[in-house]
Amino acid sequence: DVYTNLSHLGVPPPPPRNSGTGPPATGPPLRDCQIPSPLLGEREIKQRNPLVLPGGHYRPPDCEPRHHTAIVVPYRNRQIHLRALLYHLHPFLQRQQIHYSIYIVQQWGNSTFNRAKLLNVGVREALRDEDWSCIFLHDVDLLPENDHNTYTCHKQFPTHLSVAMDKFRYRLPYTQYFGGVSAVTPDQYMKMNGFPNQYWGWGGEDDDIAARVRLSGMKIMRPPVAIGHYKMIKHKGDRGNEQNPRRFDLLKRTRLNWRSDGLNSLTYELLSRELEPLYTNLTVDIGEDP
Ligand code: UD2
Ligand code: MN
Repeated sequence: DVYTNLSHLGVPPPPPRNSGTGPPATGPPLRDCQIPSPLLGEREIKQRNPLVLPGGHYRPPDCEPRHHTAIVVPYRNRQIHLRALLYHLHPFLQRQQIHYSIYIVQQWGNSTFNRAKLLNVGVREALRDEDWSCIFLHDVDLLPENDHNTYTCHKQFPTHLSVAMDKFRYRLPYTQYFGGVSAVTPDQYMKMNGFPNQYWGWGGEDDDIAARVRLSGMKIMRPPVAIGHYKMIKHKGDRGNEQNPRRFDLLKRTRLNWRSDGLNSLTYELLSRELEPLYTNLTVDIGEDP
C-alpha cells in the first residue's frame, strides 16, 4: 500500500481520496478499488444486459424483429478480447432491435489455427438452432464504432462491413479486401460453397472467400466508409497462428478448388455446446494441417 502511515516520521497523512473536485468528503473514507476491477467480468456484462437469454440469445421485447442474425466468432485463447466484444456487441445489437445469438466457435487443442474452417462450423451449427436470415462472420477483436452499421444482410450479395478500421487508418486497404467482419445469408453461403477448409495459419483465407464471392457470380456489398468504422484491439500474432506460407499457392487454385473444398467437404467433431450467459460456446475438433 502506497499510503502507509508515516506520521511517526513526521510525514503528514495523505489528503482524503475524494478531495479536489466534487463534493467534500463525508463519512468514512472509501476503501481502495479492487484490482482487477470486479465490474469487468462476464457476470457484470450479463447484469447490464438483463434481457439476454442463455446462449447469448436476444429478441426485442416490444416489437416484431425484422432481422434474425447469428454472430459467428472464430476463437481460441483471446479472453480479454472476447470480454470486450461481448460488452460492446450486446447493447449495440439490442439498440438495433435485432433478434440475434452470438456463437463462439472455439478450436480445441494446439493444432494450427484455421479461421475459415471454424467459420464453416459456426454457420452449420448456428443453422441447426434457427432459421437465421443473416450470418455475421466476426473477428473477436473488432468493435463497431457506428450504431448505424446495422448487422443485417443484403438480399442478393455478401457484405463486407469492416471497411474502415483504425489499423488501416480508416481506409479500405485494397479493393478485394474481405477480412474482419462480413455477412452472408444462408443462400449466399450455399451458393459460394461456404469457405475454404484448407487454410491453416494466418492469412489468405479472407482473399479466398472474396474470390469465391466473385467465382459464384456474386459481388461484394459494402456500407459507406463513414458507417463501416471499426476499432481493432491492438494485439500481437498468436502462437499457433503463424503466417501460412502456402497461402499464395492456395490462392492460385481457388478457381479450381472452390466447388470441391468448402461447405460440401466439411468434417469436424463437435466436442461440446454450452449455453453460457452471454454466448453459445462450441468447442470443436477440426483436425490439423495434413
Ligand atoms: C486479419 C483479418 C482477419 C483474418 C486474418 C488472417 C483484419 C481486421 N482481420 O486479422 O479477418 O483474415 O487477418 O487470417 O484485417 N483468432 C483467435 N485465436 C488465435 C488466432 C486467431 O481467436 O489464436 C481469431 C480471432 O477471432 C481473430 C481472428 O482469428 O480476431 C483473426 O486473427 P488475428 O486477429 O490474429 O489476425 P489479424 O488481426 O491480422
Ligand atoms: Mn486481429
